[in-house]
Amino acid sequence: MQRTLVLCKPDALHRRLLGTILQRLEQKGLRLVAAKLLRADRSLAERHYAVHRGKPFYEALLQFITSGPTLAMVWEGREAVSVVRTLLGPTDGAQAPPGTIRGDFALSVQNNLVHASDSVATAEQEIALWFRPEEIVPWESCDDRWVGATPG
Ligand code: IDP
Ligand code: MG
Repeated sequence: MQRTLVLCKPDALHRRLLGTILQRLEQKGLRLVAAKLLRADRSLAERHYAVHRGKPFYEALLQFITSGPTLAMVWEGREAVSVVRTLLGPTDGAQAPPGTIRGDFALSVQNNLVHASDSVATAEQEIALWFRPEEIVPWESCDDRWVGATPG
């Protein structure tokens, strides 16, 4: 079972798309195990996007992510890291296919509504950056016990 960090960025709140985005993750069968609404400060944004430091879009990206509220979450499930990335679609909303969150609701490269960890290792680092261990609330459902009986 994997965990992944998902951020609904400020544009998701501005556009009142939280319910729609969360519905897609829930309907896929993923499990929400942590959530908080916060406005990221410059320091958190810099650490979160450290890999992009020096790129042309870096400063604008930091301004965007610190410009308003972000809903930070941890979602859990089988292959959760790649499953959530697939649900999001490619970074550029204009390239993202219909049926994906970015494909259906984003036209911008920067304002693409949602962040999700891109690997299991990144997910561990990002979850530790945004959440304290006690903020994670593990839970189990009957469905999961049944799914757990299948390979993988
Ligand atoms: P990802 O969110 O799909 O993993 P990354 O390449 O990790 O995409 O970029 C992080 C974020 O930086 C993107 O989600 C987007 O908001 C922004 N971004 C990426 N590339 C560009 C660009 O070329 N122009 C403007 N913003 C960009
Ligand atoms: Mg990324």
